[in-house]
Amino acid sequence: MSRDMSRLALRALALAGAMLAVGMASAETVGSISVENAWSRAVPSGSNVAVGYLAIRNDGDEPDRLLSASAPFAGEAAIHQTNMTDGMMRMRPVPDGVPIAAKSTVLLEPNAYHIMFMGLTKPLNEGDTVPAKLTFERAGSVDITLQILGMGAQRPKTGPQQ
Ligand SMILES: [Cu+2]
Repeated sequence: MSRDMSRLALRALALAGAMLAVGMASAETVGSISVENAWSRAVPSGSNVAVGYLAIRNDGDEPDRLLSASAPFAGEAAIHQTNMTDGMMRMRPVPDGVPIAAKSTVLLEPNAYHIMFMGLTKPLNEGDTVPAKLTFERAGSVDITLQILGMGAQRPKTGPQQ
């Protein structure tokens, strides 16, 4: 490869990385609440359940609470929490929602809080983006966009969750 060619290739790589970083760092804001790095995994054919993860930042002086979620690609969405109980990973619905203390960030991430999407009405493929809506007790509702990562993804490659 000539020197010019390799320099061009490097520049293209850097640009792709920057675009990816911008894509993953997108934040959707309502009131004092910002939702960042929303993502889910590609779903294998035959499964109709997906899991959503994201970071919720509360810049306000008052606590808030994530009450519910919904998405046009799922018949139902519920907030779940995964815990280790008697040596087994179990998840259960969170009827009171997820508290978001003032001036704090709460991560919905693997093996913790997450959003369970059930009754998927369309396949989720790696590279897709899909819309969803979150409703907070104080801030109200915000439309978010989930990036669909690969089936084995554990977290986004960039952003505050890393
Ligand atoms: Cu779950």
